[in-house]
Amino acid sequence: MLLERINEPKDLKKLTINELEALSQEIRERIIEVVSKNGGHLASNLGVVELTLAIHRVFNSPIDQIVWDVGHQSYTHKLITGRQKEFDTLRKFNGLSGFPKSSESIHDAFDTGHSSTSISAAQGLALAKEQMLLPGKTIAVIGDGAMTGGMSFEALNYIGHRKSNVIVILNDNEMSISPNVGAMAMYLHRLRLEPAYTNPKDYLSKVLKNIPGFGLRLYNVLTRIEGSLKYLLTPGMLFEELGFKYIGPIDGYNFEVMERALVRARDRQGPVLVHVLTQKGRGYKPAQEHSNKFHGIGPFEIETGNTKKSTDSPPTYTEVFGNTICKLANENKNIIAITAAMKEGTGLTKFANEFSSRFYDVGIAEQHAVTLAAALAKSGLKPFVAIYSTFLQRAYDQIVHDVALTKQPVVFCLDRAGLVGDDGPTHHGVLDISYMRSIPNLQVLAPRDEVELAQMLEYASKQNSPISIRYPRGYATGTKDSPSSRKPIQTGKAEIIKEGNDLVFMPVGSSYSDALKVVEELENTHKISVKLINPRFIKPFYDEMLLEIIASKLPIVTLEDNVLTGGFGGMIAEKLIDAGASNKLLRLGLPDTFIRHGSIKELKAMLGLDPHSIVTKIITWLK
Ligand SMILES: Cc1ncc(C[n+]2csc(CCOP(=O)(O)OP(=O)(O)O)c2C)c(N)n1
Repeated sequence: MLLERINEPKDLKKLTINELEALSQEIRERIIEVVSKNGGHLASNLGVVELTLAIHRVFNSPIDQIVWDVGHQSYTHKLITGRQKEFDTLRKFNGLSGFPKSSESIHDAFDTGHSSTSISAAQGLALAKEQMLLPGKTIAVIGDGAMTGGMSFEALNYIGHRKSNVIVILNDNEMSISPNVGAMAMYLHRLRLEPAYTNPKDYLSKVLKNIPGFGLRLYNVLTRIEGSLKYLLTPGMLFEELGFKYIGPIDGYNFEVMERALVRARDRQGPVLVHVLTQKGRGYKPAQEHSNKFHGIGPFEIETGNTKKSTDSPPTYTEVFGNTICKLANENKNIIAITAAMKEGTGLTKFANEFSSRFYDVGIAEQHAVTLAAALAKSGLKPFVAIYSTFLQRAYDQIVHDVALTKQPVVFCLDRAGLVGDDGPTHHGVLDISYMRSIPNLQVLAPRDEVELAQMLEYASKQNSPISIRYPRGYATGTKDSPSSRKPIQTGKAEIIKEGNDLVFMPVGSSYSDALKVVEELENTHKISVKLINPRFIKPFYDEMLLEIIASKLPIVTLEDNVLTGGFGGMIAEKLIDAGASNKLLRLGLPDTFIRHGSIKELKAMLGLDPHSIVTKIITWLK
């Protein structure tokens, strides 16, 4: 096995091209084997095996620093930077992270997980080297999808201005998770395909020289007019205009070509962009053919590529959202849906197919998505913006400034709210209750199950002000309740599930399933009678109900899948203090730390937030 001989990047430098090819094959097999068991980002990783090896042969990590954008393509990098033995633990509790982590290796120059940060980070590292007179190059490896994010343009702009020593390696596979969108994507596509772009001099000479009579003369004259034909004669003109030396497009599976290009980039001063063409899922047929499905995937069977999903599981919250918005869109033609490159992830595929003219995928551009929604809403349309809780963080100002301030009736659908499991701290959606509840004019809701999610979406479709609805990753509860058996959603009203004499328990949103188990154990084992309340609204809150609870002086327990800092329990505490209440309050939720990766079950057990631990905490506190 060649891979076993690679303990650090410099071991690669001794290999021949043939050996590199064999090593690439071994790495692919290893990645497929581990991801088939642990789940993970398969297609993006299989695409960059050769590119990663070429980068590590030409550069000298960790003195040369490599920043992986998103970081979901860093498995080969992990395998050749001393983490082979632990690779089986990828994305497992206490195991290797699925993303670069500087705490894991000195070769992980910068932590990533969210898109489009790599070029800014690379410039920061490069400027620091400049300031501190340190040696080394700085490289950002960024996908064509991530290149569409606003931060990328901001960074290219400033790098061009400073002429910083940053090498941007554009890993162009023409895909984001779904096919990449936007004018930049089209530009890259043209660079890839059209002879006028890939080899403009050749192209021009062929076309002009074929014109009988004066073609050759015209060619000679034109090529002599300095600058005037620059647009035709310089591939990657866009990047050149921004101050980068453009090298490419080059084949991401040809070691010799890649290494030549990377050496050229390495040996230059100033900004360079190397445009490398790769293919998602390369070398594994199912992932090549369905790179979408294999972007991020759970355990699967290697022979067929089939995932191990049991057929009798309930729908996911994402599916319930996707079906409900289609139903609502049939009833209200003003409803439109917006996603930031997450059509599948947010459950909007069906909507995109059924209502293609009312669907907008803006690329990885959450900020743009939100302000766009604000303006669409202002014009009388009803936008539903579906973004994962963690990614909406980056559009905070747009929510405040463009939506909430002028009360635009945008509906924010925050998927993956709460702990998400194996993607870890960059992806847990555990801040949104805190960041949303502080925004004036915004209603903040969380359903206790899928029936309530559908009810809330319908309620939101009829509101004339901004609303946010948070729901978790994964399967819904499978409840058999019909919507008609539920009380309708009324602004700021909670649902009192059952009365009780000893304790008031308020679990928010998806914490409700665990709360039911807690209540059962409290009542059956400990004989504590619990008043159980489903708040439904975090904001506006049901203050009349809280006044009654204050009068009862009963102790109150809150439970949330959000950080305690600024969370739902914090809001109840504020209200109790403001009212001069004497009720005791126990706030249960996530601590003021970033929570590692692992299964949600393991993480809850670690945090003492599994139902049994919650009961123990409540009993101890009551005493
Ligand atoms: C801010 C943000 N939004 C969305 C995502 C989800 N996401 C992860 S990878 C990805 C696509 C990236 O495409 P590209 O950069 O071309 O890399 P590829 O997967 O094609 O290798 C998206 C949308 C994210 N990580 N960060």
